[in-house]
Amino acid sequence: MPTLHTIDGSLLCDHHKIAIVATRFNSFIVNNLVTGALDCLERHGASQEDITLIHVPGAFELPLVCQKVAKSKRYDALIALGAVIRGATPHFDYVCTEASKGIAQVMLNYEIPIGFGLLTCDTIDQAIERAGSKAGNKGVEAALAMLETLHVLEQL
Ligand code: INI
Repeated sequence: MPTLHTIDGSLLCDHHKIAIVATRFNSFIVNNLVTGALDCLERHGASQEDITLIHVPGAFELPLVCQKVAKSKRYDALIALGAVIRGATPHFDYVCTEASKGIAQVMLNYEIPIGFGLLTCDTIDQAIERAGSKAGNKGVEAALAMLETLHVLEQL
């Protein structure tokens, strides 16, 4: 009987260079995502000198800076962290759409994993829930997804 060939990504962070790109906008939320991502990376083997934390003004700037980081070829993977919270105008929709589309485009264009830790929430409460309380910490989830994808790509 033929054996199934499977490819799985480990969650180890062994001497990989990781860039975290995080927004200053809604920093009271995003700082918790950053803390979660850093804690996760370190628990999975990363040392601080392998991690670079880059701040950008808001989610709209995430794609450009992620692209510049990817283009530099100095990093093996990225984590994009931010929080967009709906206001009274359609601004939310434009920022969310462009940020998520742009980050996905960088990932595909440069074949580099980007953990997607951009919260897109209707309320501040929803954002708090996802930044280290009731609904976990999306910074941790983004870091884990990035590590798994990185190790899958290395085997392809
Ligand atoms: N940027 C965010 O990261 N989150 C938001 O909730 C947000 N809202 O709601 O306006 C936001 N706007 C700023 C935007 O990302 C740009 O930084 C700004 O437009 C300057 O280019």
